[in-house]
Amino acid sequence: MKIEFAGWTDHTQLIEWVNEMVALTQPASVHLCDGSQEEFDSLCQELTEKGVFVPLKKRPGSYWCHSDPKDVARVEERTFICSKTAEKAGPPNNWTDPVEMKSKLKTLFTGCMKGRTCYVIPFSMGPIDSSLSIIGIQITDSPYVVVNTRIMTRMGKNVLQKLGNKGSFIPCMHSVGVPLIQGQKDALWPCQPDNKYIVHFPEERSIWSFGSGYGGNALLGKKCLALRIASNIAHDEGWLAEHMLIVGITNPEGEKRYFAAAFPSACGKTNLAMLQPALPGWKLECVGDDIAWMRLGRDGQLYAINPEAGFFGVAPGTSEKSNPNAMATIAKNSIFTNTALHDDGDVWWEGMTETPPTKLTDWQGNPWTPDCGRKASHPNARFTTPAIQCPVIDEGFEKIEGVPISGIIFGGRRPTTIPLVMEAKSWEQGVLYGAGLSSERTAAAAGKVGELRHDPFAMLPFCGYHMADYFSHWLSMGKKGTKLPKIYLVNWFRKNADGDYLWPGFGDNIRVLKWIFERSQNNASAKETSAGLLPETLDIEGLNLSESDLKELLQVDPTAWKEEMAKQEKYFTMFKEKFPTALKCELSSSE
Ligand code: SAT
Ligand code: MN
Repeated sequence: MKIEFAGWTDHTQLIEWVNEMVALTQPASVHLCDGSQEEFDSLCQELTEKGVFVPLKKRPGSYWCHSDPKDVARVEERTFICSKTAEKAGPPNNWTDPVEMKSKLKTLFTGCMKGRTCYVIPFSMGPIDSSLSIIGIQITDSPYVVVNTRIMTRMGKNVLQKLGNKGSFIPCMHSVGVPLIQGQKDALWPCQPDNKYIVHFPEERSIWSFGSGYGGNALLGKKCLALRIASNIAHDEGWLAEHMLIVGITNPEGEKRYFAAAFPSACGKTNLAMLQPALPGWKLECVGDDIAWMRLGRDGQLYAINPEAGFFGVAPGTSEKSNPNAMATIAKNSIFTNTALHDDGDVWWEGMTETPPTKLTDWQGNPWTPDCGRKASHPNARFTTPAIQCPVIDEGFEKIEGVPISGIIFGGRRPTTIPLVMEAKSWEQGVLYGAGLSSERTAAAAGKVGELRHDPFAMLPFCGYHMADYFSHWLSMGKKGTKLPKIYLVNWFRKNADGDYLWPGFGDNIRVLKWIFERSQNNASAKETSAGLLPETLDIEGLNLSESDLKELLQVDPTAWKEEMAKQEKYFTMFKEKFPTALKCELSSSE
């Protein structure tokens, strides 16, 4: 097949790679994406005609769809970091020899696009004109992936202009893995449920994904490029690619500061990224809800960009009460995957309203009523929505130099032990806060509910190299920056002896952010413990919180803390001699 690149690109290496991949996968046709609205509309139209998409009357430019029930989330056990040596990938990553894996992938990809259109998508992670951004080219046989990528990244012809004829790009190869033999009717959601491969080659800086059409498995700019591959680039170049939200907070006096925060899944990250402050006069604006790339500026401060252009948020639990800004964002131009469908032309999910509608189509396309005993939406149902539609999107979202970070926050879902907030006494202790992060398992993930899952820096499934080298990299950043942010540990989920939450959370979390904000200005007092610096008090004006509950929230129990350090030490033994000495020292001095 001869592909006509005229007017699209004259980048020789890109043209050669596309040709090589087309020869391998043997699609029926090739579509070079320009990223235009017309292209997006016509692909959505095509998906609608096929019955994959259902247009939503109540939300202009929006569609509902559902996936194969066996393709509903990222698959960590099928995710591989194929560095040259197993030692480089390190625990807890899955590793396979890269030569062996490449040959397996070549076999899987041979002829895998037969009967389908192969789309070539140029995209930029980060603002196109930013020197901090990274360009990717994704080849895929999924039109669903194309339209989602147009929302989640800056995609299209202007990316190719930036690339020129010599610029470097990350090749991202993707197929749902279901060739169509002549005359064969396509599945609504083609995939290979039991033969998925999400593979990263860190040295080659390439990604190959096979068999899944969903989320982070298929939208390769997101977790694969912006975290797993980018963490490798960041390690080599001396910056940080993190699983963090970024927010700008303005105090009543009009001073604005930016903060980045990492939380494991199911801790309300998107809610925090768009929080409506419960304290009068305080304002919060959103730069990003999932990923932050942070580099040291010439002034010694850390500057962050959000490499994404959209939000791929968990729908269930999102409501006018929990996240009114997200609800406003998804009012139009959004794609809903695995939520329920209402026949009035809208979507619904558990937690959206207190009373469910009387009749729905569930996430698997079956009739649903409130008494049927099944959930209407999948717990990992998602909305894909443009960030610029967020009512509180920050001007920093488009800033090519990024926003200066005044504080880094780590948090988890911890019923005991971890106080509402504390500040690390040093960068090293802050790195230990990140490394020691763990969170209670919730019903949404596999494993025993309530059990603690260690999730260092909330990067467990996303660090593209040896986690202990990643800890060392964080420590080394502490030596380079001259005006580094302070580091905090927060816990909105502390419970009392009766099992009730001690802290209201949501909009009231601004009270904690206020203390962090004022600490970063050197304007708030703190008391010192070995675990860290704790607020002497918090602004709880107007809150129905007893003094004794506040006291409990703001204290560290020495015995519980000692146990916590012991648990962390035990977890860290998997890193053997690679575990940094500086963190060992922090562990013993934190006790
Ligand atoms: O499906 S994604 O990996 O993009 C989202 C997530 O798991 O957090
Ligand atoms: Mn995430």
